[in-house]
Amino acid sequence: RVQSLPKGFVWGGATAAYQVEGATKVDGKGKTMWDDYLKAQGRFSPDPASDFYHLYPEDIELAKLYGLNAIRVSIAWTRIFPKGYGEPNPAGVAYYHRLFKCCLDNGITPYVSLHHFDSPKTLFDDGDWLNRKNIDYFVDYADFCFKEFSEVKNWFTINELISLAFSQYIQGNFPPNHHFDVTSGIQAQHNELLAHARAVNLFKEKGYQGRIGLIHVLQPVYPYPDTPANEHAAALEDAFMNRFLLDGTFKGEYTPKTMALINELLEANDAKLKIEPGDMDILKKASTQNDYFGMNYYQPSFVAAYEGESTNSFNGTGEKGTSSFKFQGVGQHVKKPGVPTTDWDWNIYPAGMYDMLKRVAREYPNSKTIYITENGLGYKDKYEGIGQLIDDEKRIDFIDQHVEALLKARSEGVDVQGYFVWSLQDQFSWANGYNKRYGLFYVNFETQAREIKKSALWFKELGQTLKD
Ligand code: BGP
Repeated sequence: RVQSLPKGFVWGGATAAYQVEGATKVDGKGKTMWDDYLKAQGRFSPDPASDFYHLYPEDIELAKLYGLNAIRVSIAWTRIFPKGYGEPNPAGVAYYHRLFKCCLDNGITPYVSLHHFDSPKTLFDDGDWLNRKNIDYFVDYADFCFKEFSEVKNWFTINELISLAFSQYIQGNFPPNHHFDVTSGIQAQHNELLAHARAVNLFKEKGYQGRIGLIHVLQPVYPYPDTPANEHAAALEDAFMNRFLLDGTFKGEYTPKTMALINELLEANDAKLKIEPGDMDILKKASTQNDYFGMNYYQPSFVAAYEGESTNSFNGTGEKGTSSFKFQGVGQHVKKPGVPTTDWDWNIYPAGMYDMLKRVAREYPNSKTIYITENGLGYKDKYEGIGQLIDDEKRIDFIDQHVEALLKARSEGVDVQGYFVWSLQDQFSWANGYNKRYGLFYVNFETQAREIKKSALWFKELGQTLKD
């Protein structure tokens, strides 16, 4: 197991507003795209989640006690602007000042995202990222936050642009639940990139202090078995899931090779991407201005060529073996023998993190310093009673193997300076609810009591090496 962390390493835990805060109806908060949707679906409620809105002092105290020096949080856009625009809501603004102060008072550096899957309902109803007007509203909201929250020095614009686009328009497990609506899937990616780039350009133009970047989840795509046809399928999926966004972010252009793959995929699905005049100049300008890059990594996919029609089944219950994914003109997901999977069918493959770190450093030098901003294991942890330690050795193995992969890439020259485990405490999982736990700290969702997991002890021990 990993014995020590490099000096100055950022050792953190990640959260997202809607997944931890609860309190969705208090202090003037506006609705997100999730509130009515989850209610109608009737599977689980985002209230009170981990009640972080009230219990943040306890969670930050735990973070400090267990050796963390950083936390990822996101600002809920609808606490600041309940409708997405208009007059700011003082109670929401005050809440985030209290939260950031609590972090800083405890020596926990906040890394703050402006958008983590929680578009305001009003803007969502108006087309969400597909409506270019909403990009203007996002930039106004970002500007307000940069100015108001000057105590924050580490910003991320948007979390996982692809996950939102993919889950909303391809996989269909996020509202508005479109399946294989490829036109929307690619357009949302481009428009989110524009929103990010405009926020970065504004941050720099106005001379705000601190660092700014964005977060991509990178999912390496490997052909299996390794044949020329499967290799091509893997390249197509990679273009849609990784390459298009990485190019747009760090090259400020979609390279001819990338566009050849994307166009092949669009044609196979009768889909279109619209790039308006001036868009690429905005991306170009931002591409060298990111100060750092947040990389989330969970799993790779293994892909074989596929000629049939698109179909998929999403495993949102933790019943192993119930997921499938077949994308017309792209490829189908296959199991690679010997690669373990979680109950939600996610491949466990630390080498994928190493491969992606190396690739980003090699192909996208404008990414500069990299932080792993999410990585972790969804697991049905077993509650042992009040005050009883929870045994999550599997999670320790998972994190340990990934930190090892990170350190290996680092030893080969990749500038990776931190690791945030997903997640700090157990929280609400968008399409899976409450039995898919990731936390270092167990949350009893009935009582909101926190219990310690073995992984927290392990995290603390390793965090200790930063102090030596
Ligand atoms: C990332 C998101 C998180 C989180 C995590 C785990 O994509 O940024 O918000 O939820 O994945 O995913 P899930 O909750 O679906 O298991």
